[in-house]
Amino acid sequence: MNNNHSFDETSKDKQLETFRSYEKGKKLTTNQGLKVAEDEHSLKAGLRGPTLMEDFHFREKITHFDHERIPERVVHARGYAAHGEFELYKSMKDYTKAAFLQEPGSKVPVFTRFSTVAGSRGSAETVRDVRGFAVKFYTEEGNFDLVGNNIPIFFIQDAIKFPDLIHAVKPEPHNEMPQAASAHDTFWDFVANNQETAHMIMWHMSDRTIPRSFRMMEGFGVHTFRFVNAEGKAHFVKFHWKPKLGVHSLVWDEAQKISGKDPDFHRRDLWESIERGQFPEFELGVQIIEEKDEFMFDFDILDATKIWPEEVVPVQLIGKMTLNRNVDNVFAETEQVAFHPGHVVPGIDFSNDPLLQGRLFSYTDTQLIRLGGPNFHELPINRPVCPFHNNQRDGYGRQTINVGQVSYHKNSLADNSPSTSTEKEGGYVHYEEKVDGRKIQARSDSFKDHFSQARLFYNSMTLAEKKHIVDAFSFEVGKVKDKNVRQQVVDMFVNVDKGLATAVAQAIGVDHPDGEESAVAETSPALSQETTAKLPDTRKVAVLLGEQFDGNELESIVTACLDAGMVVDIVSDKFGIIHAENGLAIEVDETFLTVHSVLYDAVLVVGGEVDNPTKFKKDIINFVNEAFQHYKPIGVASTGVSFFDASDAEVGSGIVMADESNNFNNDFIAAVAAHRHWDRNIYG
Ligand code: HDE
Repeated sequence: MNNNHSFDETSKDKQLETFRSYEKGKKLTTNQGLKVAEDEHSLKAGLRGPTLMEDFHFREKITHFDHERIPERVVHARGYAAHGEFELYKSMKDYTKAAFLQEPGSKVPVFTRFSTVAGSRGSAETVRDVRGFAVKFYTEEGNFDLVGNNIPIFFIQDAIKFPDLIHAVKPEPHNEMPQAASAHDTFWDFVANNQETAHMIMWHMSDRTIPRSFRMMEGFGVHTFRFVNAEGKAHFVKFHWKPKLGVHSLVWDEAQKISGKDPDFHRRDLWESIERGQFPEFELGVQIIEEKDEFMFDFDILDATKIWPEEVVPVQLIGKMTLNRNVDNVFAETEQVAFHPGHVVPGIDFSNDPLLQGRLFSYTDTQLIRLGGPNFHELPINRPVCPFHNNQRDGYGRQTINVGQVSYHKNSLADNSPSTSTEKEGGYVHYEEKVDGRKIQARSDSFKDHFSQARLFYNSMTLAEKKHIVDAFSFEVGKVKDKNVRQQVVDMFVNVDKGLATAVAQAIGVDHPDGEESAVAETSPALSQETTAKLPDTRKVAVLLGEQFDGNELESIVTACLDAGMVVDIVSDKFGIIHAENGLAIEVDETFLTVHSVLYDAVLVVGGEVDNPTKFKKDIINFVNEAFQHYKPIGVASTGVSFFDASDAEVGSGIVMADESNNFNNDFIAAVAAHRHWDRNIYG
């Protein structure tokens, strides 16, 4: 196969090209290459007679079909991926010898898969859940996988508890409900009885778990890793991905409605952005701690339920990932890709984080069942772009034809090849950490503070973000049937914040908690989404339009939106061409039947004439009311005022009226860039 070692950011694409099959214009054949004459009718004994076993084409076609499915991932089953490249800004030579982190400007190919955790492969995408953020770097020294999430910490501290956590969050086994949701008894029973979950639950109840887009999420390596430089000196490191478009979320009511209107909302958004050439970009950040400072902090750096606050350990941005190509085939690439946090390159090593240590076992193990044997590294998407040779042989689906007599080490018949490499030659040498201890099944005391950082997170939220957290708890725990579990949850979260726990207790009908909240008073401003980048780029606007609109006004605002990088859909009562009073003709992209307010970032009300004005008005009012309820920007063209006035929306934050604005286009675009307008009273 293609093991030629010529390396650049297109090398993975070139390698994949050798596996692509282009069917257009080709003759239909069996898998044995035999040309097929008949593909509509099976071979029968007589026109109305029984089908004959002899029909090998029929048997092959049906048999292959019968075996098309493979087991879905036990977690992160629902995912979507894209190809791209990673470019280094800044040499990390002082910290790591990893080849792809040496030369500023150097590029490597990447493949990135985003996912939800709990739902099955066909579940809706805007559910409340953690998102996976897994990146495979195809480097000249082998594949490096950064298998992260969009939340910087995790639910548990030791991998031995992972099956318990996942059993608790997955649909309950007796009735297999609910799908892709944590709002049920077993999950919250697990939370209340495993209080190391406290910090993660605060993130889980925040807006982070209902992202607006995969393109607007942060990513985190979560664990502490090690960078090791050419002199053998190590530093602790945490990895971050920062989206250029900022970190933005949906609101819960909207997220639930999108699940019905477009269960593919996130993959469609990623696919369409890449097809449009609006390539998602994420900057890679690192936080670095010297080995000698390991014990300087009031948290244990091996504890995956803790962040390193960015104000304490700054994030240095060292490069940028751009996702610039959609897959050719979702099964071959997205489904068959096999990530593993243990896929590292020289200069990147592990810490003793007990969650990470367990993951190092789990990922290969799970691929063996999911991908059917030990040769999944030969699948095109998983192949490194550098050569690979060893004495591993055989197994289901083996593709490589290893030539020669020898498949063992050491040997003389093949001059002891394939031969090992010295460290200087690029051989991976594990960091020589001194380890000294008794065998013990216990956790360090330094892992036992479960509430300080949970409180730090809550302290760092704006009022709107805090309210969303209270509402999320009230919804989720409100879905719990067992009153005792509800009470336990409230009693647990009083340790974080008494106001929060009391508000939830009130909403879900349990006793007010009487414990003490954490004394932590600090905040970490980096944790709030309010301080994130706010840009109009790629935001989707629905323009609600009928015949005889003001052509000049519309042309001006639509041009301004497109110039600002926004995406504009013309929505009307039916498909076809509609005309302005000045003769301008415009094609309808969607109708009130095919789309819905929740699928857009903003609405522009223009109005006009249609066959059924009463229905048209109602459709526009519904659109506007929903957008208003979801704190979205609403622009009102001069012809749209009567429609707006008939809705429940009120003039105020994020409402831009053409008649009252001196610079309507700019004001509307600024309102869109702001994302949501939380200081709006949606209850009138
Ligand atoms: Fe995973 N995880 N995980 N996980 N994980 C899997 O591997 C596991 C954890 C993450 O797009 C599985 O190939 C254990 C943390 C992502 O293909 C499995 C533990 C983080 C993906 C597995 C964890 C992750 C997975 C299922 C506790 C963030 C999807 C299918 C020790 C840093 C990758 C598979 C993709 C997938 C095990 C915890 C991220 C079973 C045992 C913490 C993004 O091997």
